[in-house]
Amino acid sequence: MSYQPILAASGFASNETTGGTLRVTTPVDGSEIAMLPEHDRAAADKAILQAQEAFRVWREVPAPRRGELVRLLGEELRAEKESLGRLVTLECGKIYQEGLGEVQEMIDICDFAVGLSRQLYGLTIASERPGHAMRETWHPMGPCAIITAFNFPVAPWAWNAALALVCGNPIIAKPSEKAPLSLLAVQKICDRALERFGDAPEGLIQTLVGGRDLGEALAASDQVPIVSATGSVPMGKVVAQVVAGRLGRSILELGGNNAMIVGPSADLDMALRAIVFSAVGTAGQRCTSLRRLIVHADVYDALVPKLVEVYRGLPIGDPLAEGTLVGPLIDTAARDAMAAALTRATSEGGTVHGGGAALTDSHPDAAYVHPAIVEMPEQSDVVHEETFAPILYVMRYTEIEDAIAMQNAVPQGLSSCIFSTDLRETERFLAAGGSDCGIANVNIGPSGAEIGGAFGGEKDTGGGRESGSDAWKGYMRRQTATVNWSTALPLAQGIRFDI
Ligand code: UN1
Repeated sequence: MSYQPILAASGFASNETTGGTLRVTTPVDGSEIAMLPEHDRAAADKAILQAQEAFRVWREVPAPRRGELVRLLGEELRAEKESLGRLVTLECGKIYQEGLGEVQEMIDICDFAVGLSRQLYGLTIASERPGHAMRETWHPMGPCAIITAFNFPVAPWAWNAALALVCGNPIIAKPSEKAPLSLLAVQKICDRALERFGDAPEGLIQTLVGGRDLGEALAASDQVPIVSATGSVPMGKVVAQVVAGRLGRSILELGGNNAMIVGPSADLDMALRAIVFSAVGTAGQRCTSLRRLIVHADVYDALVPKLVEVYRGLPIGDPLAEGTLVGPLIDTAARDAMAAALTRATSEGGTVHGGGAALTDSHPDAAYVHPAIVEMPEQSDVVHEETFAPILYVMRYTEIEDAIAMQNAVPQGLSSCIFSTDLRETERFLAAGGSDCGIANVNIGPSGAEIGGAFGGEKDTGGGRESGSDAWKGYMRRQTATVNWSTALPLAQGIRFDI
């Protein structure tokens, strides 16, 4: 089937998506949808240079005026919500509703950033010296690299881009090689916003398409003070070390191994809906996907067989088609990884429900799967790992302290949640000795965070925070200024130094 109309609706001329060296396929049926030209190392160096030049202009533009560019970007995104949502679906395989949701997340963060552009608040601080004023001001930092993953090709870009732009920083994006078209479409949308804005410096918003050497160039360059990367833990560890090696700043959003605790007082109908959405949404390929279900022994038999039944009826298929709830995995390597994890789970004592390839006759070159539920006797080795696929490990508990300890016993620390109507239990979960994750929800699944909160997590998740709250401070440098408006020069700490 030809998907060219979807590319055309995003403004791609046919010569832009042919004749290049990077082969882009769609997980919908495994077919080739583009051969994109790639940037090389020299192009990356040029982009960095241009971004530095743009920075010298953009940092002097008043922040509310910078916000105007992001407001225009939000407007352009609203106009392209359907076309971009469909392209995201085509390129990464999430169902169209989720493709639309991802674009909505971009629009939301643009709105947030426009307001923020008038609220980059500093502090005034009481000086210990007479006739002195102290203040803290937030200034632009410089070019910000944004390295994104295939599963959310556009929303994390927007969390970083919208904030970086109002904070006075040019951006250079490097999309996943598995999903570069969506960001190229976003670059076109940005170009329209820039055109309407009028006098933005050239090189303010750039996108580099190609392999990991581009990411390495961005991470290594001391002309790129901020490197924000979303992706795997091994990738994040490399980026963290390279950026730290030059004392740059990295913002990392890496793996998750997110759990839900279902307490004895939980509303099980609500829990069921939350479990299914968060475990099979984006075919289990969100960093926030639910991967571990820790269920109290008293409600285990009321919940788990029902869940297995719901899984059996899930509509798997074309993510562009209305009514589908489970689209394909990104590629056959992901399907192989899922199969390998299920084999390991079985050998570690698990009982597997579901799993296995789906739609192999109609879609031989795609990687559709049946989502799997695996009842585990304990939280064994395979459960400690993040397999980017719809596998939900289910374990039993009797004491809430044990459930919390299990929830925290994995290397990752992104998202977590509890279903319970017992206030003592839910507050325990949210207290200092409760969940160790960056996100902890009550009666809501672990995925589908709103942009208003800071997004990110601890431990192997990388520690970065993006999106809402005061995450913007990660994109600016803090300056402490002490101003002496008196006619004397008293020294701090009362030191006497007479010359
Ligand atoms: C990701 O999977 O990298 O909370 C991001 C969520 C979405 C973002 C996920 N708002 O599931």
